[in-house]
Amino acid sequence: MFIVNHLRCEYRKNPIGLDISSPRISWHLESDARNVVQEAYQIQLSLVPEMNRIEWDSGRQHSNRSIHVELTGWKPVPRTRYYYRVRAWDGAGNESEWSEPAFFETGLMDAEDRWQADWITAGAALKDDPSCPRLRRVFELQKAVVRATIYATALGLYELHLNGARVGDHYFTPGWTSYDKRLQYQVYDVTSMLVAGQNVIGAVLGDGWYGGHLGWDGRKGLFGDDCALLLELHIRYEDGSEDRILSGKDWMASASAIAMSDIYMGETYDARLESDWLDASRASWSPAAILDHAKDIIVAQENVPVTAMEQLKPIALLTTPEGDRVLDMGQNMVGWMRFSVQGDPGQTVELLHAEILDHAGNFYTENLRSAKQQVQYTLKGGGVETYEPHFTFQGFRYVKLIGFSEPIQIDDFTGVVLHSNMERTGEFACSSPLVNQLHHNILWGQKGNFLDVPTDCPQRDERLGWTGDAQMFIRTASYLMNTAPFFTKWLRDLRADQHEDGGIPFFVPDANVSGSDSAHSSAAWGDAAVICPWTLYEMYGDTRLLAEQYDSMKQWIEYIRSQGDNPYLWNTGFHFGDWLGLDSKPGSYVGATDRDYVATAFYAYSVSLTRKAASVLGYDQDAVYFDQLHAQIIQAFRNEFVTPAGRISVPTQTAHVLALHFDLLEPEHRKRAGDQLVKLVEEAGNHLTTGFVGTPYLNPVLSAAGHRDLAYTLLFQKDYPSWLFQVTQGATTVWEHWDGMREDGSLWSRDMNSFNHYAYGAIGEWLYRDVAGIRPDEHRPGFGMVHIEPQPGPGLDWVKAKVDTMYGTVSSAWHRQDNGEMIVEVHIPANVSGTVLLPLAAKAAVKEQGQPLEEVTAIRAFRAEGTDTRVELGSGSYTFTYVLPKADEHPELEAEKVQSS
Ligand code: RAM
Repeated sequence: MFIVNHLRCEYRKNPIGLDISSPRISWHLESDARNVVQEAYQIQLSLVPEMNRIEWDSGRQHSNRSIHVELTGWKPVPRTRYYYRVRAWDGAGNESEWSEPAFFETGLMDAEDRWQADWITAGAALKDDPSCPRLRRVFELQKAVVRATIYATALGLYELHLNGARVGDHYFTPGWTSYDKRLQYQVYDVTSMLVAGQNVIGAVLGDGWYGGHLGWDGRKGLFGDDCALLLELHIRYEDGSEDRILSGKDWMASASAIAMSDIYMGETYDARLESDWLDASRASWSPAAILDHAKDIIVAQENVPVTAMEQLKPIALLTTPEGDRVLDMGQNMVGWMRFSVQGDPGQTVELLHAEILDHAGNFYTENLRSAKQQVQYTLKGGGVETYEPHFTFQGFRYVKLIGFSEPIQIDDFTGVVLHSNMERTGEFACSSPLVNQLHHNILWGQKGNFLDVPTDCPQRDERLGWTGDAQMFIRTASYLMNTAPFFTKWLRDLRADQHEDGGIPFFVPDANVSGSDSAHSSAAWGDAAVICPWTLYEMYGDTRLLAEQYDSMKQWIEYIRSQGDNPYLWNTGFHFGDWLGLDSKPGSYVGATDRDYVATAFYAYSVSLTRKAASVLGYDQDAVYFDQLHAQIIQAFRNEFVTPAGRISVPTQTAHVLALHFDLLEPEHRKRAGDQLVKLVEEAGNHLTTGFVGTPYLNPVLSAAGHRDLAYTLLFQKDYPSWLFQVTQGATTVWEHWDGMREDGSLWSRDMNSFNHYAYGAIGEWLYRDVAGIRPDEHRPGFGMVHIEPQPGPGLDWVKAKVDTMYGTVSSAWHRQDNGEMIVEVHIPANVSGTVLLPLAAKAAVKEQGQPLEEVTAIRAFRAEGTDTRVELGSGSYTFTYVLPKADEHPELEAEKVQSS
């Protein structure tokens, strides 16, 4: 077997609406042989799925490249669907069949006639009506249609209808971008929805992030207050002619049954006001008005769409001590409730949403602050009515039901989980149910907070694209799901919102949500500008994105360099520091680690990553510059914060974590710092005291410094503060505070207490990268080279993990047997090379499927590395077994190198 499959264009399966002049194609190779390397490939493009007329043919390209292969040397035509297929040759003389064809469809691109439609609003007649406006147009079709495509966007949010049916399965379109600079449009194939004769097209608009409440100070309409639609329906007939239905003054507007819809507040709906799209007679329609608004800021959809990803049924219907009827969804989730109800016309039912019940078991909403998360539905009567909201989402586990007639049937309620439709890539399971629950909670933190932008939390009056949180979690997120399109879009917003002097807003998109001009450029937050593109480069091999972001990265560095009067220390300005660290002063959110220490450490780190980016992109002079700058920062850091004998003068866990993780110390001082970190953890009773900045790196640093057992001890702590404390308290997502809810049931302050905050979920990376040991290699990014370095530790008997990479699935599993034997199973996909690190130097003790290593032909080489053996492999599945060494017995080093064929 040697096949090519899993065709993707710009990370996506059959995307429509790409405005990229040289799209990139990626594929997987599959083979049951070991050591498979692609020697050559061929790509063909066609306008027809049968592929019998070829538009463009790459010819046989001698190359092992199978990810991000740019289609160049051919010019895409706007609004055109291209089918493509791939075949490949391996080095052993095998030739694959052609893959099944996949397709991509171009959008409006830079066509001269793009956006002939006008922006339209509901106009003066609905000016003071707070309901969501509807816009509608009727048109006739006389001829047979072969293709019909809608291109649409909105100021606010839109939902399209064609002949009474909802168009597409996307929600929260056109997504949240920095609306004054960038606005996405979406493309829908509606060929099958048109009919001969009369057709009706319509849209409902909601305020969304554009015009609704945003931020914690109650402000609204930060981007604008007029919701508007821009739409083109392009119709191609059998006879080759074309028509366009454009948004314009021939559209009509009316109020809708959605009386109010707001991201934070919820939705109010009066079903008595419903009127059919097809029958205009029941509503009063007035002419739509034209709005003058920019069109040159419109870009094709870059992110994957938000869709309904899962449905949950309530696990219980409770009556609280206060007498409330409350559904328990069994999971802190983000999305909304769909429900069915029957009753009299005018009867109103209400749903309130909360993350937790308080100590007494009552419904608790104080931590939502001003976000109401309230859905109200007024019945039209006369049968079963089923409803779900349109332009709002809630973060909740519990739903308080008001006005429903008893007996309430659980079956009438469904939780619809909504988030950006990213491909799930990571799976992790181990012998500890509590750690599995932690992994589950991390995953649900991502589901809840990746709704078009990476947010800190999904429930209170915040839900903002906090840069620091995104930076902390991006690597874990990119193990769990394919985040590349999601972060590509967000990084473009970051670039768009970056200040002229290189400063980075606290959150992106920005729109001055905080109402303060100084809400920008905190260390570890602004560093998202550098850490995010570099992480995507490592995880997906995305050089194009790195090149796109490179100026933004450089500007951020330049911003820091120009602060204060010492260009190598960052000791000025406002910083969040080690946010929510447990060593903070009473009443403060800021951990004890000096803020200029954190700032200078991140400065050094970002410069080191920007230097790497410069080398990757071939900016050699820049690389030299950043190299020198880095050396100077490190020097200044040591002068300021490290004694000549190597003591770090800031005596916190986070300070030691950062110095080690960012490699800021003299090599001979590293051991001392590691030992000191151990001491600090021990002094805290084997607990962490770290906040947002230190926590993500704590366990990775302990593992790397040879203190794996302590990292495991921290993982397995069950009392406060620890990851498993919240798990044992019944958490189903990760909390903002280590003590969001205390053992005695009391709660952290009401003003900032999210139970769905992914930041501390950044430990997920350690589970994949260290415990299971699946690591990318920055020199062959996107897992073109993979290092599998499992780290068994006390408390776990087995671990099983996999990551679906750009090349295919990498997996790693280890299992400690009762007889003292360890089994390590790994899989490396075709066209990838790997190494496996096994904790023994005595090669004779390690066997692969019962054979001594040197007899396994697929093994290219192995060598001693410290007390370990590093085995170099080609693709394939391997099972290694060895007898575990007793604690302090180290076999003699036997450095050997076996040359493979
Ligand atoms: C709060 C949240 C958020 C954090 C900022 C600094 O709003 O905890 O996650 O990034 O503070």
